[in-house]
Amino acid sequence: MPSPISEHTVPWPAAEAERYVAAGYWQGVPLGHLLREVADRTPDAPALVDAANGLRLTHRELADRADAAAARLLDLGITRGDRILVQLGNSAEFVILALACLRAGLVPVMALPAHRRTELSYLAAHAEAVAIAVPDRMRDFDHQALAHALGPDVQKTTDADWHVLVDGDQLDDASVDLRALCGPGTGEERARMDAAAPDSRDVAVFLLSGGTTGLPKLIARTHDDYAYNARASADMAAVDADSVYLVSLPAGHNFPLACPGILGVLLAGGTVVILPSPEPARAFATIAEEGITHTAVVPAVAGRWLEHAVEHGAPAPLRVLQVGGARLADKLARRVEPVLGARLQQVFGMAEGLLNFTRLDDPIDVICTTQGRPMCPDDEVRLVDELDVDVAEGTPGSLLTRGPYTPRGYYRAVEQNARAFTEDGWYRSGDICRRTPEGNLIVEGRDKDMINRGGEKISAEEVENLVYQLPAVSQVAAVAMPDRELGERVCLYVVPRPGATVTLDEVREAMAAIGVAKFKWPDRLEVVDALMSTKVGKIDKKALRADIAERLEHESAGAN
Ligand code: OOB
Repeated sequence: MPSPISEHTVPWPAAEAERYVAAGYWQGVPLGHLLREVADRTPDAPALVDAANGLRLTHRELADRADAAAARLLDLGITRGDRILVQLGNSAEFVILALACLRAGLVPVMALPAHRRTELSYLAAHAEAVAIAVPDRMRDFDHQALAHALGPDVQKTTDADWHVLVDGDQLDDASVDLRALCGPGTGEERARMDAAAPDSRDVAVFLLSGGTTGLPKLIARTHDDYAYNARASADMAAVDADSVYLVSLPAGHNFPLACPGILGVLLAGGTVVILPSPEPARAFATIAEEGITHTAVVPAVAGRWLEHAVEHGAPAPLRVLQVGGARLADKLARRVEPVLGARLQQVFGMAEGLLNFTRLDDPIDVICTTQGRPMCPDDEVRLVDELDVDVAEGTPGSLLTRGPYTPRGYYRAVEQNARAFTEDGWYRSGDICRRTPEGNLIVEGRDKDMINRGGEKISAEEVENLVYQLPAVSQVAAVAMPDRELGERVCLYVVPRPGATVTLDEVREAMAAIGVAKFKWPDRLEVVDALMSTKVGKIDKKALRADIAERLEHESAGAN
């Protein structure tokens, strides 16, 4: 049977927990219960619109469906504390299933639609999941078949039944129909779910870490901390019962899920409209039709939206455009308000917790040139040098943080925790930031080995480990290369074994064969005789990044 979650989590120290309760951040009420209370207060207000199929639910209908779905999950034999791998596209089923889990204390593990066999089998085993929720097919990929194929491997770790929940109309006999599971109930499930409520200190969801190590890490967010995360984010963005929020980024990401995202908007009594992707023409039409007031995008999407708006005009209702996940260029930031007619809010956040926002009423220079400041008065932020000594005010340092919604360690990761957290519980974000005299943070770089490809985080070490599986590879280094559209892309430097050759296509084919999310595939490959190294003999990533930037510079100069 799966092991209890609490065996592998790192709780906040008791004194801190008490402080967070006393300050009102932790309310002692599980998230599903808070959402049910909203539905009781404003039952007939619109809660959810699935733009792909036209489904519309009020707050009461959504809460009832979540309770019915939760009851059906329990009837399958899935019980409180069990983990469910969630790999759904943006759909009403995603929302209903997530709320059902929160109600019954089942714990969703937020995978991404782009994940493939390598990521899913690892996540399922690591979380000891007993179920997976997938679309039948998406972008020509048979998610259902893969989900079934994972079963035997996962069962080796859990010994439990493996349930495959499928969103679609092409179901295998062995699959559970997720659409039916998320359909209307009898209305009698509510009392059962009120009784099944988890403890507010329990884990509510597992988020995926952006990743700097060989394997992805899981971030255990509790009901208390994640409810605060969503509620306080809603305040930051001035989200209330009249707000209509568009989800177009992958919904399992922390940003569209809870900053304020789906959970923050529903808790405020507002409406969530969900779209499969941020493709500009469709997104703009939806913003106009549904009266979208708020949405969240990554800088790469903001760029595409700006281009589209210049040609076709901006959709009128949008009031707040949140941009985060990667550094937004100041130049792009300055165009948001004039071109889109919406207030820009920069969000510098992390699934590990800490959220920084520019405030809606900040001076325009602050909004366009900084990534804001912490959301909570009890967020602690330090900027330090290599020896963990605080840097002088105004100089760049590596960001460490603690606070009421920043957990003290990854799930089941004793070794990584020793590196990613200090002994007194500070999380090492790996971001190099500078603080302005007004207290706003500017992200200037990072000291973690990660590639930020249009907001999707890629661990260089994870990519390198995959490439080392190719027999022709002697040495490899993955580094970020600058890209106009996505900010960064993945560049590989490879030293082949004597007499062997390695090409970009071969590496990409190998990654396809073992089943790796496409956003991690290299975009470019440089074959070299040796990798540049530092004085102490480590691979010099900084020099490699400079090298590829220079090569690109030459090429574009040559092309012009
Ligand atoms: C968000 O979360 P993650 O966990 O995918 O990635 C976190 C990392 C940060 O440590 C930082 O390196 C980078 O993404 N980042 C930014 C940024 N926002 C995130 N770097 C520069 N400027 C920004 N505005 O990406 C995330 C989570 C919640 C809300 C927003 C973003």
